[in-house]
Amino acid sequence: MAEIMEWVKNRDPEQREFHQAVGEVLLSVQPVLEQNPQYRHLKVMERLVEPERVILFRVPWVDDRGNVQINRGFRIQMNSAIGPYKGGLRFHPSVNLSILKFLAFEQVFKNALTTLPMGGGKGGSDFDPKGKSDQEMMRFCHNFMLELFRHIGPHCDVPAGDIGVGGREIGFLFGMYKKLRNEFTGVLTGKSLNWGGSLIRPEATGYGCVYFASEMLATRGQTLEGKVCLVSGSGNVAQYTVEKILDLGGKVVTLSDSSGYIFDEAGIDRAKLAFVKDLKNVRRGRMKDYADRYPDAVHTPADPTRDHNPLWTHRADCAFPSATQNEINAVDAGNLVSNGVVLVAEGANMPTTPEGIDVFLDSGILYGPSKAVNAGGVAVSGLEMTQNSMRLNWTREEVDGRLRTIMKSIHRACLDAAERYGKPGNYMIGANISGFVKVAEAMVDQGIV
Ligand code: NDP
Ligand code: 2IT
Repeated sequence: MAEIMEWVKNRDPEQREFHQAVGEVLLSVQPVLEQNPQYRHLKVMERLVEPERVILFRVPWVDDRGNVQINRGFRIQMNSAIGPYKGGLRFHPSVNLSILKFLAFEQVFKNALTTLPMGGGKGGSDFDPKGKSDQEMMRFCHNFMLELFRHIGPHCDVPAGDIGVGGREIGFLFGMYKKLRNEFTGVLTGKSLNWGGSLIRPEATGYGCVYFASEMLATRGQTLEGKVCLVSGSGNVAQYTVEKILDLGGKVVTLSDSSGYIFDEAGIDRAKLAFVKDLKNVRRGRMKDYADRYPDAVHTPADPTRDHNPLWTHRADCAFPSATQNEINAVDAGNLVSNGVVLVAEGANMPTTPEGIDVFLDSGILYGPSKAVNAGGVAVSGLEMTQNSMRLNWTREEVDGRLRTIMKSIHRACLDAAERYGKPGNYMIGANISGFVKVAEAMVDQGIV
């Protein structure tokens, strides 16, 4: 294991986020590799850490003042052993190869956990959507697709949304793909309902997180009823996490964006959530506006010089990090545990640093890792692909029922794998082993390719 890690680090010394994601999986699957010499002999792990294909391209576009802008576009086609590459597109200035490779690597195991036939990929751009007009967004998305279209397809690679890419962007991307190919196919997921989208896809990641959290609580005879919850982020995942927590009788007291967070002791009720959805999805404003609208809520500006995030210092029962990677460090994790948190369910991808994860695991709280907890989003993307292939649309109840069943089965698979390898209750090890074995078996069957 140490050798493989060294090899990965030496090949791409600057890719820290990628090393972090690989390190966690390597540690978890060590006993599986020990018991299965064919995985070692066939270098399954060494092949898994090398993307099947990396596409890097120029995206020139013209802003509203007539200036030419140049961004970078990426698509990492990580692994197609169990299905076409599948995974989101992220538009954020921090986007680089390390971040996209970590996301694509995680996606491979996550998609395997869903039980649906999807390989793993991820892509995006260092383009910053903040402050851009609808016209600029359209021009950027169209220019991005002008290159990406030749590398994707409904049986090859099916992108979707992630940070900075929601319904509006998927529409612009789809429009250009359809024009260039002259065919109407399910090449992207997260489409609007009246042109091939699936009911419940917008809700799926957040709802799925809360379904998974409920399953975890049930192992200790508890429910979300009356539980105080901390949620970070205020985008797609955070909004529908709050919605489902409210459905199940919980209370949410925080939300955030990159400028800071709000603490609303009275709880974010449905009217306040509707305000947040309009603020973030329509007016594209900041969480500070929430405190202006609801003066009892306190807004604390982000301060990157601090060694901890004060959002995680409030007394609560459950935490749902739903913003971005490494938003919980060891100090934050310690604060959560000492303030009474009994469950952490990761909506964001890799929101906890390795040191933070150790704090959670050592404390004995319920810790749900992102690749299991947030798999509901890509699972319903898989269901969108199925509906597109059948040229049929399922009802809300049908899709939600399938999502719930998939989240239950992921929860069960994690617990069973953890138990089998002598780590009962360790969802991180369970998720990594369960996802890994499915992909590894397919790679063994298919030979050295
Ligand atoms: P959105 O773009 O809808 O929202 C992202 C939220 O996180 C915003 O509130 C944003 O604030 C905040 N945020 C993003 N980057 C940073 C940063 N560097 N520092 C602080 N805050 C930040 O994205 P999603 O809700 O879709 O994604 C949130 C997380 O969930 C990501 O980790 C994503 O990978 C993961 N995820 C998403 C899925 C999906 O289906 N959409 C599926 C599975 C996981 P601001 O507006 O200020 O940037
Ligand atoms: O991280 C993720 O799982 C996503 N952004 C969703 C990917 C998808 O293809 O729906």
